[in-house]
Amino acid sequence: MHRGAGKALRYKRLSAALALILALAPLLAVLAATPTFTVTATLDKPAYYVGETPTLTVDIEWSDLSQNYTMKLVVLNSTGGEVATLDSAIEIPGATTAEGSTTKTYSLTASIFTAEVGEETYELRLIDTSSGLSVASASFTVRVKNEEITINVAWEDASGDRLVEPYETVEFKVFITWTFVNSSKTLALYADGQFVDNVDVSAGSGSAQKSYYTTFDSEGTHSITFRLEDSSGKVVAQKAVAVTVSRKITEKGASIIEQGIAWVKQNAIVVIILLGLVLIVLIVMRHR
Ligand SMILES: [Ca+2]
Repeated sequence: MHRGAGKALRYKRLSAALALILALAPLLAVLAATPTFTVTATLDKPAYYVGETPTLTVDIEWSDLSQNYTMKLVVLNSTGGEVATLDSAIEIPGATTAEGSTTKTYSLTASIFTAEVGEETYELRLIDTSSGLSVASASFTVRVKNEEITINVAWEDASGDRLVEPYETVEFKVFITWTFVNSSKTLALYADGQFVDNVDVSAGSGSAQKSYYTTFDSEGTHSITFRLEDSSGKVVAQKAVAVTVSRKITEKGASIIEQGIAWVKQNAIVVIILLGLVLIVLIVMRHR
């Protein structure tokens, strides 16, 4: 009797648990089948020059779809204003492909996205065209930079001994590098006000090298300022370099004597021992 009652209770518990699972099953199925969309936005460069056209790569992923969707992609600025529609009809084949992804690239209009220097974060929204609902979003930041032009200078003396003597020809190698230049232009390179050459600067980034040859007629430190000017005469970059000009010691006799004195000073102990030995030999020879 007692044993039978325990068995009945166990069955009761088991059937209650089974009923709970059956009741939850449709709910779990619905949860599992909720259509999910994700979107990511990636720019092709970390920064742009004014007027450059950025390229945005958009990845759209979806899962648990059971029908087709037509989506549009819109861009909102930081204050929530819609600034661009990148795509008005992206077909998502959910009826045949429940889970999938697609990658698209778009050119962002320069007059909207890179019109001025600064940075702005935008929101990209994936919107279901039939319901008008935003199903996924991503953010991306467009940085627009001012042009940067820099000058670096290296020098080489004609004899290659790194000692610049009076009237020795010195070559100044002028390296010009630029980034974020928004349109090609020709700049003029000057060395202390003397025209050296024109430098053709291309849009975006690049580099150029120019040489300037000169001599110095006196000893001491000489400074040369290299300057790049635009067509209106505005200085866009400059760099000053200093060179020390000195005469080399060429009198060989004096040099040998100097070297001898220096050697004796450095090897005093050896010299004293040698002199001592000579003295001992002389004394020994005398007493024979
Ligand atoms: Ca030299």
